[in-house]
Amino acid sequence: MSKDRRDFLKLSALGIGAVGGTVLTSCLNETSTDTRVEDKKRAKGKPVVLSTWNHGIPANEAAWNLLKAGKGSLDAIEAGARVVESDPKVRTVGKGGYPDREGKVTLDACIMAPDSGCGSVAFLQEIENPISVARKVMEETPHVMMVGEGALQFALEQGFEKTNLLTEEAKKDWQDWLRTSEYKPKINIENHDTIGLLAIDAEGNLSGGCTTSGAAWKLHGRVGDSPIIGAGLFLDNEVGAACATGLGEAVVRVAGSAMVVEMMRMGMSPSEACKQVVQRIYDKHRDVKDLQVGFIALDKAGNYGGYSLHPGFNYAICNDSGGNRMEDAKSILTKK
Ligand code: SD4
Repeated sequence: MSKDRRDFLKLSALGIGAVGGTVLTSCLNETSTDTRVEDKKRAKGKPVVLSTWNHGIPANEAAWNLLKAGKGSLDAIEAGARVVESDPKVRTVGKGGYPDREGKVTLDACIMAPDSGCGSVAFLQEIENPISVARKVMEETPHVMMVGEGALQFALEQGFEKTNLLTEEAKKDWQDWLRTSEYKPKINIENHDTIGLLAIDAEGNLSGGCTTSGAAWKLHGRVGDSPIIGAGLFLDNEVGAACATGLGEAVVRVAGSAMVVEMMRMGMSPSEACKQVVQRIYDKHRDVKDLQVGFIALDKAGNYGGYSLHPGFNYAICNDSGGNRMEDAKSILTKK
């Protein structure tokens, strides 16, 4: 049999047809059993919420209260993210976040719903809760992503209010940094970083969110992975959800969160899928001394896991069986 014929048969078996060099997906509405989770494996009636780092605990708590009250996962994600965005003590998200090298706090966030609807804002200034603006982009516009001045204008039109995001503490740290102006990403900054949240509600539907002030002392205008659907966050309600934390440039290079979801689709556990993508990042970067990335993932059946490059990454998990608690992610590298 010729190679072309073999490839055609392989694609046909997956419900994909190749015609005249163009690949066409099948028009049939049938669900292929190998890419979708059977109903019996769905986490219906068993909500779960999973968030990155220690600040995941208060985020999970807010999200869990809504999930237990029967609300959908999208509302839970937004509520959880807002808690951390509004906490001025958290230096890596929302108000109180570290500014860029010009002293401006610029925020990135995105949100994704069970129907694959998504919204995102990047390089947004003076708005305390970018996750809610991202949701408005998803719900009130025909677009997915808005940035900078346009995103700010949109937020104001939607009723959000301007606020000063640069706290005295963050300003002081920035002024200290200015003395050397040395740009070096720090691994596991104060044990917190971007918050990414994944949730499954009582109906078994997945949503996710991601919000950050980005890398401290970044170039003015720099945007990381967090607002980029597929990099900082991705989900497919038939399969699972994943989000990333750490150095965004490395996550974007491998379309990190989308890859984690696709690996779960192929049958890997959430933890194994995260590990594979971290390994890919490791393989692509020769010098990983100052590079940290971490992923968390949640599958449709409510299984969860996380993996990072260096040790020190943890996540908060809340479900009926164990309450709201921290777990350490495994890492590819170990402490010297
Ligand atoms: C970003 N993942 O903007 C975010 C947060 C970060 O080092 O900078 N971490 O890349």
